[in-house]
Amino acid sequence: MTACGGGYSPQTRRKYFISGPQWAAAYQGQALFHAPTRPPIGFEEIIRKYAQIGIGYWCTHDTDVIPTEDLATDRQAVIVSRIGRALSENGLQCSMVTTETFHHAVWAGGPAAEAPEVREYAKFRVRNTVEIGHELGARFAVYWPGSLGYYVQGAIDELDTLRWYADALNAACERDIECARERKRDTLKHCLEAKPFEPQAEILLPTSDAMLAFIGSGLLKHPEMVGLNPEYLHELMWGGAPRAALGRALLAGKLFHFDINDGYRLKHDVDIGVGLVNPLDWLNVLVLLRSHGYNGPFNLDYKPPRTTSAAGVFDVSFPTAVDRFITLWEMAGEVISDPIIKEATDALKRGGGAPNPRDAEGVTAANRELLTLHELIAHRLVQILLGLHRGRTFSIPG
Ligand code: XLS
Ligand code: MG
Ligand code: MG
Repeated sequence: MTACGGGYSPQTRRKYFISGPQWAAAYQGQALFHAPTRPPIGFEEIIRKYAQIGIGYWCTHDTDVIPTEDLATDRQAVIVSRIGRALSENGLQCSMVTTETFHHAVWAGGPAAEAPEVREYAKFRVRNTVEIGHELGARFAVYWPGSLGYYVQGAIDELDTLRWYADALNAACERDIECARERKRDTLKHCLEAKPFEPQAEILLPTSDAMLAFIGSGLLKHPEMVGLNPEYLHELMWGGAPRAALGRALLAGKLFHFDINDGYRLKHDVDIGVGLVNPLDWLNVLVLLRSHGYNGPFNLDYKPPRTTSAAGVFDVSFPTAVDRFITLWEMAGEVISDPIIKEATDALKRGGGAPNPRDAEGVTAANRELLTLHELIAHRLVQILLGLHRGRTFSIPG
């Protein structure tokens, strides 16, 4: 790490709205088909490590920290107050809470299964998470529906299932309104997260666009309280362009929260650290978000590599992820004020000055270099990414 150089100080890192999930640091390497490789680690240690790195916010699933059987009992209250203490002793804030609706066997048929008691249980769980969120001072609640889908075709009714899923979100929003009133706090921002595959064969809400349609479907009682938590890789997994998905969310005023990581198209959810696979696309994503004033959290929802030691998780994996994000964010600022990109963009927007806008040949001729300027901008973006805009070229012998 010392040899790599270029790291930011914890104070600098804390200036960004970067959150560290409990589950990312506690991940034991046990993804699909794999045995765990790291020992368990509790929230106190993770919060302490995040503080040392300079990650200012922490978030969690309910059952990352509270055993399922302890939820909504006095034992939950004890754990939540221990969390509160750990956060304040280390100067961290809880940004977000989320309900686990995928791991426990109770969710085998999804959080909106036919059996009414499964759905009642789902309501109980999301309401309880909202209460934990208010207790810990969170401002966001995330819902990745997990197993909302099916393995075998024709067994479930998609419309019923989506209606029932909306019932759970309505229960969460209503409990939130009550809690906010009691505690004189704002209501939470409820953020839906889509993933196109895993852990079912078919997913009912596979993309951020599907989630937007669901929010606008009329099934939600408080659609204004509900927005999106897109995950970069989840959009890439289905073959989409994450930046375009984020653009549509911004346009709808629904980009509330953002899970940051990296990976590959049409592969499973490999959750690689931000910027390690698609740094150019990441730069462009951040240019879009900076240009349109996104001010929500950047949540490090990735998995430190499987055999990395517990020390490597905190000494290398997290700090490098944070530092790549900060560098790309600052570089995005440089892109926005870059005089060459600005000049090219202004020229594009001015157009070629064709005298007659009804004359296809004339308009084409006047804008012959439109895509040339696109390519020039793309070249400039790569130059900025690689630092070549500062004048670096290779001296080729001979
Ligand atoms: C899983 C999701 C999950 C959510 C929160 O793929 O990314 O980690 O972000 O439940
Ligand atoms: Mg996620
Ligand atoms: Mg993921």
